Amino acid sequence: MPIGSTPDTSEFREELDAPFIVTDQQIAFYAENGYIKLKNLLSPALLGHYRGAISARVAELSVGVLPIEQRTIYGKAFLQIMNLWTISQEVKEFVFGKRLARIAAELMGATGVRIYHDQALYKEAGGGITPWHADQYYWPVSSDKMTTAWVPLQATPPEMGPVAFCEKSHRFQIGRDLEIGGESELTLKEALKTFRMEDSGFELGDVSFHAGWTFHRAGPNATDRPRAVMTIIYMDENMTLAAPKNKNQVIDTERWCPGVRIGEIVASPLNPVLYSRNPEPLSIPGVA
Ligand SMILES: O=C(O)CCC(=O)C(=O)O
Repeated sequence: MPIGSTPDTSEFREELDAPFIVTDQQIAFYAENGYIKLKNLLSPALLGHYRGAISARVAELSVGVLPIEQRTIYGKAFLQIMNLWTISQEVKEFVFGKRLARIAAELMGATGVRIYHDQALYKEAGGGITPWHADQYYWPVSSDKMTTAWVPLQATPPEMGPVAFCEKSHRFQIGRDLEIGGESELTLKEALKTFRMEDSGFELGDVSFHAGWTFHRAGPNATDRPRAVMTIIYMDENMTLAAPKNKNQVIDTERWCPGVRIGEIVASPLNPVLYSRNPEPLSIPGVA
């Protein structure tokens, strides 16, 4: 491709927006278990293409990170690069696809969704565990209508450290005040030991969705290849900002919901609606 030209991704754009029919059984499974894994959502060609774009940005933005053996337990889990949609038109195309956004809305029983933020999670070859945690601990929002799409960019067998879910744990109250790290891993491993864990691998094209309060972790990457994953965090399109309950929520408020006041809909320029079944309000020229 000549330098400076942009790739033609029209074939992928159609696929990224194509509706997927979520069944009542799938909605019920998600409500009951706090997560769902769906098969064949995106094609290998599409994932291969956007993997290239996402990996290039992750490589650029990870220059200078500490060697893995010098990092904390959490730091060893993955390279974590957030909101790539704001710096790459190609990644934005992927993240703003309506297919995953609509699934997220339907699983949560929302009329539509906004993006909270995206994050690339690259577990390096030899990378460590992702400690047990629940994401919603970090989020200053007024309801639990939050879900993360976890999109592996290659097949991810168990030895590569796929995300693993503790079934039905989204109703479990203990450990909700723990930030991710060594302590959360130890405490939650013990507290959740009677729950069933879904820790099988992902084939290319599989995507999981997990609720904000679902406890999850991942094993180490014992292969010699990076585990490339893109995630998109969606929230109910009518989500309002809540008063922060911990220091991490203060940071998240400033970083992901800039300018939004407590009680207002989280509709900052960083949180556009990605899918809504409500039609846009009609604007009639000259009528306020
Ligand atoms: O990718 C991982 O290792 C963990 C994923 C995770 O914590 C998340 O997507 O919320």
